[in-house]
Amino acid sequence: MLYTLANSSWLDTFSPQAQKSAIDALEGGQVIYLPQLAFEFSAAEKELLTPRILGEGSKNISYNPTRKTLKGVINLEKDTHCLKKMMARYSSVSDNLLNALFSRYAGSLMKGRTSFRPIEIAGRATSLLKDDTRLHVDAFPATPNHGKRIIRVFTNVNPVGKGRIWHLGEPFEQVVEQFLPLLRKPLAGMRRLLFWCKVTKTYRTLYDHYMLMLHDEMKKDAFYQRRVKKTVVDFQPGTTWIVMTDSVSHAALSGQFVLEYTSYLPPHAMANVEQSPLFILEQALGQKLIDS
Ligand SMILES: O=C(O)CCC(=O)C(=O)O
Ligand SMILES: [Fe+2]
Repeated sequence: MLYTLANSSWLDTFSPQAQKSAIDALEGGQVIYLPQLAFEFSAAEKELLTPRILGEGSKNISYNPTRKTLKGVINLEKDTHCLKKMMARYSSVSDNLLNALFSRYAGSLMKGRTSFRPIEIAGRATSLLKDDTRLHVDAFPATPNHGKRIIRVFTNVNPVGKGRIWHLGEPFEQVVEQFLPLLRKPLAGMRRLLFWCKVTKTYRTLYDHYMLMLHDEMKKDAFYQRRVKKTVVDFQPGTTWIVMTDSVSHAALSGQFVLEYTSYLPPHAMANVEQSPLFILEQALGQKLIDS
């Protein structure tokens, strides 16, 4: 479940052998766990460790590295500047780490957003489909990703010793086997309509359709959530972990203050492409899933 690395610096380099083992672990559905890799805050940045910096209705703050903009933040001139610098730094060190640890992905990794999550997850009011305390694989209704892998880096930055408690569920192949009978075809014309009405940012491919169904059906099935074999992991403050959240069944049960960086990878850049959700779903459904 966990593949542990003892590194304590974001700037470390890794031998070819260390990289190969880490890639096999990551693509094989393990969580790369760095229990000594902390993300340090300056004194000024420590002031940001409060849910009060959230804008109304937001549950986290997101940083767009291309536009260098923040979303979800309350409009405090000084804090916004400090927060943006901190999140840009996390985005940059996470990207460095991924490129150093998985150098075979270099040139293929695409920078996504960084989020800062200052709300306690346990007991947070949310809709069933947005409830990340239930096991799920990641798929997003508005942002199709056309088969690209989702690689996420997380660091627990809780200042008072509170762990981030996760569940890890069964391997992706088993999730697919379990939910295959429920994966219905999309309605004719629906995905074009969603794009046309700007419900989705880009066209929702069949891959995105089935991944979203998998995400939703997992969360909706209370019986599955109860009985499926799961492991509890306690990610303590000062630890970092890397996981392909589109294939690893996961849930976040409790914890407050985490930083998260998202990166995307085309499946053809993987060492073992047959472990991609795209390949596994195409095999299971007996058809190509990236249509146009
Ligand atoms: O906030 C967390 O710890 C993880 C939530 C989650 O499911 C995700 O970010 O994919
Ligand atoms: Fe998730």
